[in-house]
Amino acid sequence: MLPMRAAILTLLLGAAPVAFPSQAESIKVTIDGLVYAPAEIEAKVGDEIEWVNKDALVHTATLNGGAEVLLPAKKSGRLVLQQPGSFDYICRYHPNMKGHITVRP
Ligand SMILES: [Cu+2]
Repeated sequence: MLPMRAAILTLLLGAAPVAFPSQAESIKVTIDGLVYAPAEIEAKVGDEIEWVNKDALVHTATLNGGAEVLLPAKKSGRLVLQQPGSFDYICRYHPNMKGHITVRP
C-alpha cells in the first residue's frame, strides 16, 4: 500500500499553506470615492497589501515610513510589508485621504 501512502502525503503537503496561520497573506484595500476601505488594517511582516483603485483619478498610498505605491485610475498596486511598525498613509494628490497599517513582526 505504498502508493496510497505517497498519495496521502502529497495531499497533506498540498494543504500546508492553509494549515499554517503564519503564512503570508494578501490584504485588499479598495479605493472608491476618495476613501480607503478599510481605512485601518492589521498585517504582519511579509504580508502584501493590494490597493484596488476604482476611481477615475490617480491616487497613491504614501506611507510615513517612506514607501509609496502609485495607483493609476482603475488600476491596482501592491506593497509587501518589510518591517514591523505603525504606519499612517495618505494619497499624495488628495492628502485628506487617510489610512493606517499596523504591521506585526
Ligand atoms: Cu488620491
